[in-house]
Amino acid sequence: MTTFVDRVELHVAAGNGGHGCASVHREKFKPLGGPDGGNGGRGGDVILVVDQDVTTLLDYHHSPHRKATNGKPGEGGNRSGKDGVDLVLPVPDGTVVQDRHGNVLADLVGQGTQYIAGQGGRGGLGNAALASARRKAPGFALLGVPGQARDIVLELKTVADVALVGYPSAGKSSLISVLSAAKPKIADYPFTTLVPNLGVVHAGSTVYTIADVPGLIPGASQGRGLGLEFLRHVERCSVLVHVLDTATLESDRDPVTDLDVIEAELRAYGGGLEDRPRLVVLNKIDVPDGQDLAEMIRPELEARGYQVFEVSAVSHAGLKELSFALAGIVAETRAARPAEESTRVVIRPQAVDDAGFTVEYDGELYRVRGEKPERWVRQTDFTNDEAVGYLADRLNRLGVEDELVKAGAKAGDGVAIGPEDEAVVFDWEPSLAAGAEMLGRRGEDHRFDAPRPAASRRRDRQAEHDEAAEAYDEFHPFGG
Ligand SMILES: Nc1nc2c(ncn2[C@@H]2O[C@H](COP(=O)(O)OP(=O)(O)OP(=O)(O)O)[C@@H](O)[C@H]2O)c(=O)[nH]1
Ligand SMILES: [Mg+2]
Repeated sequence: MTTFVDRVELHVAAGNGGHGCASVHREKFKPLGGPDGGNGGRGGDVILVVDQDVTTLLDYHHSPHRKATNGKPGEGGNRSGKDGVDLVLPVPDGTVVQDRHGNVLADLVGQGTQYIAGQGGRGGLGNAALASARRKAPGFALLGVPGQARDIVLELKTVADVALVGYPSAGKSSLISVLSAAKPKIADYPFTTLVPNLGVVHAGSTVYTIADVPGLIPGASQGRGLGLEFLRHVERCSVLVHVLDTATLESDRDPVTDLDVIEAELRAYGGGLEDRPRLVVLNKIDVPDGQDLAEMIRPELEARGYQVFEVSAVSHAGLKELSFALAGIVAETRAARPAEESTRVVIRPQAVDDAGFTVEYDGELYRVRGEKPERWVRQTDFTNDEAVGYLADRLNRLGVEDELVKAGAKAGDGVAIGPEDEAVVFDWEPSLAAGAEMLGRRGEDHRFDAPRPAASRRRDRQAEHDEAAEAYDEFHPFGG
């Protein structure tokens, strides 16, 4: 028996960004060349991609830790570090990605559909990129940002148009074997099928997939037999087919009661199957008693509103009508579905509010939260005063200082940037605010101002340059 794994917990880690390099160009007779430290490379992403050739999540069950490669650090001579390599993980069609709390992050349907499960860290800028008129030879570079590490749960929900449900040995797998080219295991003992089988049916110009699930018995919703767990594989189907056995030898069963039992279990499962169109297949009419029984109960089933098909997986009677009827329902459902579902989509993790940040006083510290300030902190080498100064300038330009003032922060108050457990905490020096004043605030147009002293104009140029470097960092998020 092949192993079938349809749920795994996966730990992904994207690659870290490479550090930027701080270096000064050296040449004979030119002892003080310019800064020439290159940018770090970006870390590789971890990307899930639907691959129709992959049918189980078994690989990830065996090795659930996956990491993309890191970006290389920048080097002197303006050499950028190499980017890390993306790690592409093939997953079966119909893989649902969830976080550890069961929130669905992505539903991967259709060959080639991608999901970035972990985003690589951006590379740090080298000192060459950080140089400016005022900061001619920066003695620092930005650090690479760590790649995103996440725990996710992958769950497989087979994508089939038609789902066969019924008691064990009703002939579900037999029907798949004669309607399609698939060759599932068939035997006369219950629970032959332990995992869903999938087949492809060609009916006229319509091609559709058909799947069975392990047989259901009374109490399946309480876990009897193989339980209802496998029903999630048919949640996406367009039509449910009740396969009823007209030739069962069990004295307490008949097709109509079987139907009631299975319907009760489906109701207990829910999962959106309640309102799915369904039809009834009376199987095994090649057996003489079966044919008689089928004819006898057909009116009652039709009175209940079911379309009824009498078939035999052995003699192939009635199969053509059945497969064309199913094709009709599938085609109808497809036509009603929005078109974009069939196109290839790339799903990225939800973008964080990029522009914003918040300042909150928690009774002890002023907490600054926001994508940019938090990243900037991670990019900062706190052993280097110049790098720390650069961070202060960046925070200033974003308006963090202003918001701290508004929130009531005073000299010497503690300020924390980042999430609780890994925040960087420092004592606030309002002198930075004065600096911000002189650098000019965003949004003001100095062309309407009276001429100002040269020093002030120089500072404006500096601010402009820093904003340009910032923009460079934002638009080349991966260094290089
Ligand atoms: N005479 C007759 N026997 C059939 C027919 N269809 C299936 N069978 C037999 O019924 C038995 C069960 O068939 P399967 O296809 O394995 O049934 P299943 O519904 O997939 O059963 P589980 O996988 O155990 O849930 C096998 O011995 C089949 O040969 C039919 O149309 N006529
Ligand atoms: Mg079977």
